[in-house]
Amino acid sequence: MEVKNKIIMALDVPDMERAIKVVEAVSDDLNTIKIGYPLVLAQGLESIGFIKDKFDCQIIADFKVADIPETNQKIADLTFQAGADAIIVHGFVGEDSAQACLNSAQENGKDIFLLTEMSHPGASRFIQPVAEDIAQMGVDIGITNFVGPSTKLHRLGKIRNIIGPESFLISPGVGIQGGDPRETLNFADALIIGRSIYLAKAPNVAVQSIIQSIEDYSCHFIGQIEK
Ligand code: NUP
Repeated sequence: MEVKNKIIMALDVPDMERAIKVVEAVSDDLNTIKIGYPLVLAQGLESIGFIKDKFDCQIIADFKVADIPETNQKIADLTFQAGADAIIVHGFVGEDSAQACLNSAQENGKDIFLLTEMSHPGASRFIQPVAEDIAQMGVDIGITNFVGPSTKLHRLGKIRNIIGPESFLISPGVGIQGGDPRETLNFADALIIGRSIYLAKAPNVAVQSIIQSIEDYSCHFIGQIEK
């Protein structure tokens, strides 16, 4: 997955007319859209294929899949058949559940992203203490795409240490949640950004100013951070 300008837009816009306007505004500057429950629950699963075809972009379905393996497999199959290029899967449910999504991705020629740790404050209680184990489990079963928080850079660095420099790490929490785009790119390959773009009066200007702030920045993955 080649993410243009290191930005993935989170399209958490339930209204389809508005969603189309936002994507129209930014589609010259980015090529990867993350679609999650807000749009799909309002507009149906077919909104994935619709946005993908209309804008010729890559779609990451943020369904944070977290069920038993058999159900996970069905969720992933349906999501890929709807046109998603990749799906975000929770790791805390265990190896067999993640493996089921990985199997589905391989059968469908698609990708999965393993969610290791989350960006919101409440995540520190339950998921943070096991996040490094989750990342290691992903590495052990051959997952190469991961999601980690831009709001906790030290944690993001630890996850990068475990997954290694070759894995692809995308990071939400930039902007309104407090994460800094440049600092995040010390560890992550691409940024997931939602509200700072789609709530802006001019989403294209918002994207371009983020791109400007990171385009001269080549400090991707500064390497080992202290354990
Ligand atoms: O840990 C996570 N944090 C997070 O914000 C995992 C996620 N998938 N997300 C998603 O990233 C969240 O659901 C939203 O779609 C996006 C961040 O959006 P925003 O805070 O930039 O508006």
